[in-house]
Amino acid sequence: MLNRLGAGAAAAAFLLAAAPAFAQQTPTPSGEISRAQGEEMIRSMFGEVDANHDGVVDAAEQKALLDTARSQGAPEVAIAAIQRIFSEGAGADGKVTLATFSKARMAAFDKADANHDGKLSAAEQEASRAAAEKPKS
Ligand SMILES: [Ca+2]
Ligand SMILES: [Ca+2]
Repeated sequence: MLNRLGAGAAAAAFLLAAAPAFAQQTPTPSGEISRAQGEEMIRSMFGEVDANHDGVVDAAEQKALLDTARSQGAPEVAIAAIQRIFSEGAGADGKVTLATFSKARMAAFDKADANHDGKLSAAEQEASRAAAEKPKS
């Protein structure tokens, strides 16, 4: 099982990568996130959520993360974002591995990188967040 601190950190990191500007604090003073930083965040977040370290984030581990996020008062839009990034991060066999998850998240990173300079500026993070919060209907 995730311990409280680990789960909390993972939830925070998840929100950061799900829609970067959900997080109040950003890793660099300028608010930019480089591709390398993004990959590192994804890797460390995956490791935290994969509580039994079998290389797959299964349904129980996803639920544990969602429960933690809810108990910390995460808004429904953030919960929905977490659920969405897991469904996007699943491979053809339905399993969420670091490889499939990382691929999906970096695709989202590149999509959010509007000017293709390999970094997400604060403005690009904000635009990505706004898009994520828009209902898809
Ligand atoms: Ca696991
Ligand atoms: Ca950019």
